[in-house]
Amino acid sequence: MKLIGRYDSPYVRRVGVALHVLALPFEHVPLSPFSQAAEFRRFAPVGRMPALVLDDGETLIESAAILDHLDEIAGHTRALIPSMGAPRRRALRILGSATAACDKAIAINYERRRPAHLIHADWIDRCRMQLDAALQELEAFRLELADMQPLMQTEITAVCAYAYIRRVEPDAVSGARYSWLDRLSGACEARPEFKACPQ
Ligand SMILES: N[C@@H](CCC(=O)N[C@@H](CS)C(=O)NCC(=O)O)C(=O)O
Repeated sequence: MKLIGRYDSPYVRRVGVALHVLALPFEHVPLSPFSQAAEFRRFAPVGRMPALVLDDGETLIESAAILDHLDEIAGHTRALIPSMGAPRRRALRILGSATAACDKAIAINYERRRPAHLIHADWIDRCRMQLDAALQELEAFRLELADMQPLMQTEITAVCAYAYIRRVEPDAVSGARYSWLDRLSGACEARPEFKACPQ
């Protein structure tokens, strides 16, 4: 398998960490859909990372679809998202908050790259309110990781989202506002699977 895209994307990073947690062999191809757009599109014409090229050449896009496939390969006893019932609904709800936070931080980050006179302050404010709401939801889930506890997709995605937000919109997570997320990040980022995928 080949994972296409850079770990500075929280979506690529969560797939990379999941591949390491599941001990699935893969080659990382750290192409940027921005600065290496033409080369990137040879793998995934939509030009968005991540893409996962399977050994038979089939290419998956969308991190959630890729993670679903990895869980299927791993089998239900090792899958990183519970397979059914309330535990699955809770996991998907947590992932919804985490990816919403990512989407809003990404939108703010892209908006800030525009020439100063074209930046829409109202749009940034709206995205920032949504980002804050998503972070508050995520914090309220009180995710924690004990020493011997295996990583699941909820922790992986929450921590990839938090690290990305801390890098691109540090003001949103400054202070001790999100103590559960701070603790979870410390515990996860120290693990080899996260260290193998530096953002
Ligand atoms: N919903 C998508 C989001 C992927 C995404 O937004 N990727 C960004 C980088 S973080 C990207 O490739 N942006 C380039 C573009 O959309 O042109 C997923 O989960 O895979």
